[in-house]
Amino acid sequence: AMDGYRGFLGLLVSALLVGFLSVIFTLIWVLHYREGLGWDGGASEFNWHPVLVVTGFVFIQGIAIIVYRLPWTWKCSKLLMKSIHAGLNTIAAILAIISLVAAFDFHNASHIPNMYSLHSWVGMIAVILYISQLLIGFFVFLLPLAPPSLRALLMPIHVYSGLFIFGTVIATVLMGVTEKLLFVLKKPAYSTFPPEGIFTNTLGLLILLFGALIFWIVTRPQWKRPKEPNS
Ligand code: ASC
Repeated sequence: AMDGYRGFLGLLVSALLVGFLSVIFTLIWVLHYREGLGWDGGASEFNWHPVLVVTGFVFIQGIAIIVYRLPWTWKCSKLLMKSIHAGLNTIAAILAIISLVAAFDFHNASHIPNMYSLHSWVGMIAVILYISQLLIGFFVFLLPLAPPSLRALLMPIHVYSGLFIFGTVIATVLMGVTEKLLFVLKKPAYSTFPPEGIFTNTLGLLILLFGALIFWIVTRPQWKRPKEPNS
């Protein structure tokens, strides 16, 4: 048991480090290589889009997925853990929505069309599914309204949907990074291996690794919260 615990801690610390580093890399990207952060309809407003997506939709959502796996919370009440899970996902949803406002606002101010790219289609689907998942989770699993039979019916779908949405968000981020680099890296071109291209490709790899670690942690049967009778 102690062995499994140490393995868990090692992977948890790795995931937290890689997730935190992803946020730092995103900040370095927009602050050092790009135009910084602002809210004026220009490129610096758009730059909130990657920062808020990686912070909320990737890092905070990833933590929300594994909160039930933290062994020292297994004595906490299920309601408290559900509230933390729902609270983190709510924060992530709010940051994701603000990140969309930043992207649309920038497009509209600069007369760039909205919603033409695959990145935008898949990303919009992810946000809509995420908000739906949040609302269903709130009314079915958090509030004491739904009968146990409905909870039992929807729980496997909730688990599947949550991981599907998380994976979709990571795929969307990789598309977003790729299209941004192809848009902005002209002189010197992306194809000539400029520092910003290499740095931001590395950010993409970090986000993929974060997803791999969260997916591994959450799919280990031995690290699941012991199920108490009547919950
Ligand atoms: C809940 C909860 C669970 C599931 C279970 C249905 O709300 O805490 O563990 O639903 O009761 O499978």
